[in-house]
Amino acid sequence: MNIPARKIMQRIDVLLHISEDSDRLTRTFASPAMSRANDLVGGWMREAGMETHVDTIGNLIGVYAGEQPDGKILVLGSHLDTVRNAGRFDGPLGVILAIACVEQLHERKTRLPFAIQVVGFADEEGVRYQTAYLGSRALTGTFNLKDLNRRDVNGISMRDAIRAFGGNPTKLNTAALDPQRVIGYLETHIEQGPILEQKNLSVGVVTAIAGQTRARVSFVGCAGHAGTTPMNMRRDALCGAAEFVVAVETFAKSIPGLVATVGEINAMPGASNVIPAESRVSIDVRHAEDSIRHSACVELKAKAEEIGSRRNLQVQVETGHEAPAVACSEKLSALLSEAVKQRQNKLIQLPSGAGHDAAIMAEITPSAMLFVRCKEGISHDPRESADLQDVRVALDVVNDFIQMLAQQA
Ligand code: HGY
Ligand code: MN
Ligand code: MN
Repeated sequence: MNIPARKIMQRIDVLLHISEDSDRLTRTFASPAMSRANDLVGGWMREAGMETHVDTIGNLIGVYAGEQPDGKILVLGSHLDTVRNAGRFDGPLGVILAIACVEQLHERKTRLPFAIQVVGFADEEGVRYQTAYLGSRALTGTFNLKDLNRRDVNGISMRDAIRAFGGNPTKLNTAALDPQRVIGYLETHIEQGPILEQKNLSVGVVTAIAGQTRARVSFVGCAGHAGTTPMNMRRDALCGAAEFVVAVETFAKSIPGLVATVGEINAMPGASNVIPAESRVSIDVRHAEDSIRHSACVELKAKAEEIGSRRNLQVQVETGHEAPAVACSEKLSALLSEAVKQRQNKLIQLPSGAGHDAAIMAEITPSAMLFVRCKEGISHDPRESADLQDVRVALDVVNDFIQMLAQQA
């Protein structure tokens, strides 16, 4: 009985090796590695009886037709892009598990009152252009065309990256789903947190997805000779940034439910005997309540400016990405909860601190999420892991969920 779940785990292990880095898993938007991942996963979709294509922004789409050619659509999926030095489950679990559900229908030659569309989103993490959800923004018709002008660290614009990938940046609207045809979206994803493990449960139903703000803070001082410039005559940009990094942590610890992270920092010109003239830090701020997140961002900006004026540094804060907190669909989550109760002796409902494409899909259709226990809640790291038994429970729950929806159709 474990064969489909075992196959999911095997496929996750195969996909792990498609990376733009030789020694770790990194797959970023519109990269050659993403193209290879789309080819591999697209083949699995076709084996499961789906028609496949890659849309104009790079989402991998597999469609398992329903009984009616132009009937309604249930969308399942998650993302195929990763962070740098990623774990193997974050994203691919939701895509490959959805393919397994369709594969079982295909093997039984079963057609449903609706089509199933499985999506491997092109960019949920936002690593390359610092704005997440590019794929789901295109699929929901909510893409911000201004983002096409963004440049990556190599100066390549998003517009050119999409073209180089084989997409068409002038036709992003063609990727959009017709919301009238969509009955809902379900994403299966590792929890990326410790709750399910603490409760010793395989799966949980997500109630809401925290809102997030990503920004860049730059500190500009003055370069100088490390050996000849007295300490009291320096305008050291890196010291200002370093003071800000610690201030972010101290501030976030003081607000219940707030998380704030500086994941990137640099120093320019970047030589050991030169006082840094400029330092840029990334900042990622999240909270379940948007008003708390927004006021936290105001406080943190003021903190950066206070450090800047005290140290005679110029400070610039640029917000790169904003996504509101999103409640999951009560109706769909209630059905999902019924499916969980059939497979697990206890139902748990929990919020997501991590962002997910479900937050964007919720703008056009009822969206729900199923969390799967992951070891010690570790994610965004190669130590990320989920176990076969939990994946099997999740697969059974999603299969049951699909059948319950079909009976209601
Ligand atoms: O960063 C996140 O919340 C997610 O993993 N994209
Ligand atoms: Mn994810
Ligand atoms: Mn992630």
